[in-house]
Amino acid sequence: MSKRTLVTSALPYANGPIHLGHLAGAYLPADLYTRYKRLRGEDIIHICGSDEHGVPITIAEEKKGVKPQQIVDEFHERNKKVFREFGIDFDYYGRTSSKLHHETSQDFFKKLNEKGIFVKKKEKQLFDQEANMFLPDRYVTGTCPVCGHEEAYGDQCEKCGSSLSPVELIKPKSVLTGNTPVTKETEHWYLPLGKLQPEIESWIESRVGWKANVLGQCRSWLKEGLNDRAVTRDLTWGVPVPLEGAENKVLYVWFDAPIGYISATKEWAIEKGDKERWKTYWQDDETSLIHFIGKDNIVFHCIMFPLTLMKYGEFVLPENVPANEFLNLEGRKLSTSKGWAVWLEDYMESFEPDLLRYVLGTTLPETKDSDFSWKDFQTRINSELADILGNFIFRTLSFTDKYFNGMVPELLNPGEKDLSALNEIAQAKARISESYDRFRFREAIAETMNLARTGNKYFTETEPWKTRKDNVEACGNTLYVSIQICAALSVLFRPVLPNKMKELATSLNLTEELNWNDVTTKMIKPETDVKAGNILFAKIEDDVVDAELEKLKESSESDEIEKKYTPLKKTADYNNFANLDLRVGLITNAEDLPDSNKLLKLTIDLGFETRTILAGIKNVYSPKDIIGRKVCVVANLEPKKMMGIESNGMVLMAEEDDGKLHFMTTEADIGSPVF
Ligand code: B3M
Ligand code: ZN
Repeated sequence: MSKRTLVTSALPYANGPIHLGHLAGAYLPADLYTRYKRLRGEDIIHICGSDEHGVPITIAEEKKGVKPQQIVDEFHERNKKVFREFGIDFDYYGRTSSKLHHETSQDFFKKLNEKGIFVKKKEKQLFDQEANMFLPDRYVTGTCPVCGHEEAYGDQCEKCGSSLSPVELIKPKSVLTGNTPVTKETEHWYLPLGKLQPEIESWIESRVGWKANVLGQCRSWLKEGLNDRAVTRDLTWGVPVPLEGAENKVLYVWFDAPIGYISATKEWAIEKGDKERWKTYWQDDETSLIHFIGKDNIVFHCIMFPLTLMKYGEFVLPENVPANEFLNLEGRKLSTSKGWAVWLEDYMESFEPDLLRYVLGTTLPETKDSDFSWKDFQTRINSELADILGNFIFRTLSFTDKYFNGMVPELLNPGEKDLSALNEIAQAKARISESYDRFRFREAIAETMNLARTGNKYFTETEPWKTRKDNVEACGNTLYVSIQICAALSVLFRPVLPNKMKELATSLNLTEELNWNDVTTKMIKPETDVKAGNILFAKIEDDVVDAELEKLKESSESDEIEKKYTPLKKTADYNNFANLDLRVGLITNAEDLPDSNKLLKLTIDLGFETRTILAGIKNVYSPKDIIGRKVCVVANLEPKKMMGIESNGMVLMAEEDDGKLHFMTTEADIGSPVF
């Protein structure tokens, strides 16, 4: 066994809130594992943080006008907070915008570059002439060359899971302007996965205890043959490439994000007052490094990142990557853009964290996709947490309170039933431990609930309500044994139900925090005072889950409305508006730009001067039809160069649902201000 464990869970993008799919994929299993190991007294830390780079964040800027920094600041804090409230017990929650992270990932890049690992390639990439930028990753969509899905992204097809490069897309379209991009040459640093394939292949094949779904995905990638992957991008948001001549380039988000695990561990060590301590977790062979992720992140954690670590040298490699499949919701694929999701912040407003920890824990998509439904949530709470676990604890404690004055009786001349129930404690503990060790959390939780089930059954079969009248010794034994099982459960269920089991431990007068090794058949001494305790798990009524279902439907319907009507932008202060100078202008000339799919070159008379303005209206108007129209113009906009021509202002247009554009026309005199 390794001396220590370093658990990481995927760094969520800080561009949106956390939902149940995230929890089921990575965070809950990682937390269960960490809490279990910690209870065993092992040295383990759990590291996570916000992934603040990447195209999804900057696209929000281009589309909604919100600055990336504003987005990541908001979601970093919100996500960190809700994880804490839900009991995901990170030792450190970092962020990839931190200075130390920039330095650490730049150091990785430099070192690999100095070692001659990267290959520099000049290649043609997609370029949007109107937006004047390259279109990496999710800046472009098009038809997947593998499965024909029409909305594949430039980096990945979400339908068939293929990893793509933008130039492979059939009929590519810029996400920014809708234009068909052109290709333009640019230079990037590549991790030559093709050449390195044998190394990673033999490493993967030497792994033991990996889940079949993870190995299966790796093998299918390898079978197809790995393509070299660029680790730099022509973007401005991200970690700058630390080389001269690479201005305006940043590290590919999937190069820097996993390094975020390392930088966050460094920050954790600093916080702990022992700056070098991160090294024992990352550079000592006796660490086992475990990455908890969802299946869409497998290639990065099983191929790209291990290779990066191998080539850097000095670092431990992942011992296991127990990736989960996807969680569906009410039988449908979870989709944040369609409003089909349950947000953790919303959940926390109505329910206690332990309930969802249990229900999700029993439905984790460990080997295949699984489904969360509100009905199932209700059933599991009512018929398992309340009827089995809660009921067993309640009847044991209230019986002791009522008939034994709250004092634990002695075990005297136990019978076969008593001994076999006691014996179950050790057996259950062994089974639960084995399941946790093998990353089978559903099984671990089911086995834990089985111990409560055994206790409950034992209580019923030994009928203490009868024996209390004619065989007090037997009645005392029932309570003694039941109390020991309750005590065992207060530890064995703690990874899943940390808050509820704390309450139980208090009722049992277990003042010290016991751990896994303390789970025996003699956890509570006779004559200990125990409290009657409260009902730990209240049942959930139908109307409560019906309301949740209704909420879900509403949010997906309101999303339809949002999709039909572009969401309103944030309130603008008056000055912002007043600073715009809008004028009436006359289109005196219009020319086609043969190189652009969208733009027409307009000459506009504003009365006091004549302007050249490029407008993206080619697919709605032909030049000859618009000469002579009076339109509304933003007259004090910064000039912008597109296709080599300077555009001086903007023509206001109304855009319909289907993308159709109309001029804002007026009868007013040329040059009149509009407000
Ligand atoms: N932010 C992607 C995701 O949330 C990514 C994970 C990074 S882990 C280093 O799927
Ligand atoms: Zn596809």
